[in-house]
Amino acid sequence: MAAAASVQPASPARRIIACLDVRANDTGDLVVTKGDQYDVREKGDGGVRNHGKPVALAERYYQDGADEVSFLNITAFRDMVLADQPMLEVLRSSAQRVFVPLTVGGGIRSYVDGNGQSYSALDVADAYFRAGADKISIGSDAVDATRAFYASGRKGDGTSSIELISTKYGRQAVVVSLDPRRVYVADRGSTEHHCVGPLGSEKGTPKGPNGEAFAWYCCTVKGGREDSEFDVVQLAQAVEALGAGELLLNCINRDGQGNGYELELIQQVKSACTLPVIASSGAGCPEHFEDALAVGEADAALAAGIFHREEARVLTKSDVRKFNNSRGEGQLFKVDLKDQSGEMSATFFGRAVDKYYNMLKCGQVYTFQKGQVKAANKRYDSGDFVLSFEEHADIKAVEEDTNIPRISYDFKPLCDVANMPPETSVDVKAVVYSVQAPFTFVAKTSNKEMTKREIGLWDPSGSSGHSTMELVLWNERAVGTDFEIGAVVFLKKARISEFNQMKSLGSPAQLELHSDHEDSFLLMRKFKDFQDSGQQLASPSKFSNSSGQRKTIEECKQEDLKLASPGAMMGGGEKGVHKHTVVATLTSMPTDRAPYYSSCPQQVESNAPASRHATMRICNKKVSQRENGEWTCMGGHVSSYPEFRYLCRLNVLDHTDQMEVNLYDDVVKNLLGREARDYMAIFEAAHNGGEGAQPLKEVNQKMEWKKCSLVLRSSKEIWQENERVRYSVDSAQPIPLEQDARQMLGDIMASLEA
Ligand code: 1PR
Repeated sequence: MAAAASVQPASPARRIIACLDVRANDTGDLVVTKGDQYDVREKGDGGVRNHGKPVALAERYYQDGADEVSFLNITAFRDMVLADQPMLEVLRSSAQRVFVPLTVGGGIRSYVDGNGQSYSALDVADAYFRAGADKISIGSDAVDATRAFYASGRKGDGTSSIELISTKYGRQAVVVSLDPRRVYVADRGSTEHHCVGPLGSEKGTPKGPNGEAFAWYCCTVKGGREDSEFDVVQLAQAVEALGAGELLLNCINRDGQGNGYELELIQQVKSACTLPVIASSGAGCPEHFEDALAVGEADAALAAGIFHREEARVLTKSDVRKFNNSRGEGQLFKVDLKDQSGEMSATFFGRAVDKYYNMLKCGQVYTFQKGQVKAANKRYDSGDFVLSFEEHADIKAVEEDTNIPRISYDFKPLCDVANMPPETSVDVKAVVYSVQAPFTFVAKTSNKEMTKREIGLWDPSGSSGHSTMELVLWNERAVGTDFEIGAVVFLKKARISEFNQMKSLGSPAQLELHSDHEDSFLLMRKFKDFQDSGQQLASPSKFSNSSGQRKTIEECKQEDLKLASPGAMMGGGEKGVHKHTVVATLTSMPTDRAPYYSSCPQQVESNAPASRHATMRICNKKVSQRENGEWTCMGGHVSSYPEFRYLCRLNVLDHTDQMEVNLYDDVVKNLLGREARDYMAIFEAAHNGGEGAQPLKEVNQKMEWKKCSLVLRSSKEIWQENERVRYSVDSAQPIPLEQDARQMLGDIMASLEA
């Protein structure tokens, strides 16, 4: 992808040079511009493209790691350059802030000003060197010098700009800039010029419009406006003999196209002379630099447009990973970015993780600045280069830019996913039908705290007209996304796992909630129809959940006799919390007290370990109304209106016993399919008498007397000076009768065989 950063030098010989094409815009200000095949005017209004101020950009590219910075004053051929004080000022200011070699080009030639005063090319170069340049770059004048060189039998006369400047400042200070354009020919014999070809290979230059398989490169002057009689080989050999130290090899056909360097051109010039060659024109992604350096064998690669463009879409975002190395503990996360020119990975380290993990959302467009392009670490990265962002990175969300390609998916229906082998990665589009609250525990193997969350996915595929599958999310992903039942989720590269012959999805490279996407409406409508049909869903894995065996209520209670007392030291295998899975029937909703409470909607700082990176959370404490109408919670927060959350105590029973359980907001919302706020309105209407009782009855029927697979947590508490066991429901999934019957039949068969 295009990046606002530059490649870190792999070695001094493989430099990356940021180039700023500078010219006055139509109001006379000096701006950095960038052309398409040397045309710097916008397609629409014809104004000069403006990428920003020269000094600020030069400084940014230097900070981003550019090995050198070049300023090319692209309209200087028609100016009296020594009268161009703004350009000299740009050099002076840059020299104070940019501490890598500065090259300046444009207008380095002899000329006579309006008063008849003559200036030599050396006078011009002197002024540039005094202003802070380390090298000067000669374009049009090098073509004139080449002409004189061949005219005098391949000899210089000591008066050309190249000779004068290299004699005074040394060869290394003289760059010759070539502006060649392709001239196609059918075969080598049809021209006297040095040809490349046959063309048309992969990554190479395409054949000509009439199928011509060969081309030579014609050197132009005055920014491509006029052709010369020389090809690049002739020019390179002449300027080498005259004393040039380096060649800046542009290609008008490739300039600003972002489709790679002209590799045949670079190879041709490299083999025609011994001068170092700076490949230029066409860089669109990091691989292009690699091609120029490795395939073209250039000594350095220069680019302009790629450094000015910095908008990209976030395609995927990983979880945060903690690591330990010799410098101590660290953290990182990775994203895949995409812009018009391609894709690239980026890694965020240290404080940049805290700063940007929550901000960056998959699918959104941002500007990325102050990163560094580094060689990829093959163990962890794909591609040759990766962007790296530390604390000083500067990233901003921008409005949707439809020019930046969206993420592309290859969706597979869930019924097909169920038949794919484990470890396969798939793209899935499905509706969320169940949402488990995030659950934090300490992993036995690593002794680290982990947070897990299971989301039930539904789609209308398969012979029964619908399929389901569980999506398992971990840590930041588990707490960082607000899932709502009925929302449509797009998963990119979700990995298929299998446990107890049950498939599930996990670790998606990208997860997008996409309910407002046009593709989602049909899916949401089908899900609504399915809900209205009264069919029930069960999350497939809930029959064999994480705690293993399904137990009866009696078995749970027996086991819970061994629970540690509150505050007691634990020993002899005692635990403070037990986890159970039971299949039980939910009895009636309480009607004497509201199964919800008014809660504090204020944002507070999160100190929960599971939400290390979600720095804020909703308070959710109970609130009561004061006389002035405001609401306050125990935490002292004051709000104008409360939020409402379910909090419900009810009896559940199976054939062995019954118990009272607590159900919280996510679980009840899941069962009733509506928010507590909506339920409150129905509940209050029912308690105001009249006809309100019937709607409440209908809503409650969605969960009353439903057989469910319940994941329970039990712990002891003191209640009115007595010890009792408290049961909280982590998840409740209704069991379709048919599925339950099959399960029971399986159990019976298993016990008969035992
Ligand atoms: O002829 O000595 O006055 O020098 C003029 C200088 O200005 C030359 O070096 C010439 O290359 C340059 N120049 C003149 N006109 C233009 C133009 O764009 N209209 N730009 C121009 C040269 C080419 C590269 C460009 C690369 C990379 N621009 O400098 O930066 O092609 O671009 P990319 O990112 O698209 O790959 P004189």
